[in-house]
Amino acid sequence: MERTYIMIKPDGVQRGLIGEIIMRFERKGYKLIAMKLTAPGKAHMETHYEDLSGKKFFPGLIEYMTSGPVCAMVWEGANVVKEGRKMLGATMPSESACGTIRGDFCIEVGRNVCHGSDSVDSAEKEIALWFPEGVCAWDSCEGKWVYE
Ligand code: RTP
Repeated sequence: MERTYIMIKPDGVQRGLIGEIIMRFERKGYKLIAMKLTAPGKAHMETHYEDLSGKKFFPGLIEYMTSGPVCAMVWEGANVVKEGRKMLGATMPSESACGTIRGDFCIEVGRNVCHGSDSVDSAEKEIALWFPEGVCAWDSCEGKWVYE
């Protein structure tokens, strides 16, 4: 089964959106296999976003992402990387469709509530970065009610 790294950013945590976001992934049928509330600091966040280090908005992004705790999660399921990004919505809230998390809960790109891995490769790297202790693989009794 595919895995993705989903993170509720500091604004999402402060605004009380953890439950809402978890609910959407659970209702879809995905399985939560790791979760923690953590505030890891600048170096860790710079590593997470290292692909964007040359961007003008990078310092502001790191300041925002280290301004409070984040909720780090790993979700498992068929096509969860691509489907998870769809559920989050476009990066720019002005372009995110209604019904997506960003489309429903945010206005500005610099406060866009959540992160989701953009490929299976990135997911693997991000899961290793955020959960070096490993994830909790558990048997779910509802698998046969979600998959044929
Ligand atoms: P994320 O990594 O957070 O899931 O976002 P993403 O893949 O949809 O978008 P990406 O291009 O990787 O950008 C990462 C985060 O940087 C902030 N951003 N600010 N001011 C700007 O123009 C700008 N562009 C991007 C957003 O918080 C974005 O999610």
